[in-house]
Amino acid sequence: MSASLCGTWDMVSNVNFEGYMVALGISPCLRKTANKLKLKKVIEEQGGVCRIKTLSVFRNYTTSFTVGHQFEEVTRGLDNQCLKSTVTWDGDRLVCEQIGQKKNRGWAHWIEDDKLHLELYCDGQVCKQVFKKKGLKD
Ligand code: YOG
Repeated sequence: MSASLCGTWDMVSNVNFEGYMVALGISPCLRKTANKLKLKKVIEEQGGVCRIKTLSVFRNYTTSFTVGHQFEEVTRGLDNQCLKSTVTWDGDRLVCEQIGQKKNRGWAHWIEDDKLHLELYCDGQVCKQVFKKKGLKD
């Protein structure tokens, strides 16, 4: 895990979260709640294991993995699916492929202008989220 992704990050923008959630089959009621959330990412690495926590006032979601090793990901509290996920580096992007019932599902994280960027994709929909380091201005 590149040191630069590690830390606590606060969401500053969230584009097409709605489209991504529709593609995941999330109910309208849950989407309405989720769309109002300001998400936080806590990214840590210890002994070769990376942990990404997505935190909100409504629900939290944590995934832990070793880069390059496929793992079973259960998206409990999200769309509740069992996935075969693999995280790898593609240049300076940390990329996750999530094999399951949905086509073309995954995400990518990278740093740009001191911000943490995230693309979440599923079945042709792309959600783009940007986070700033906690405590830092714009
Ligand atoms: O992150 O895969 O950083 O795991 C995406 C939510 C909303 C619940 C969050 C709870 C997808 C209702 C995780 C939101 C929408 C909506 C806070 C994104 C599903 C259900 C948990 C993600 C990766 C990359 C690491």
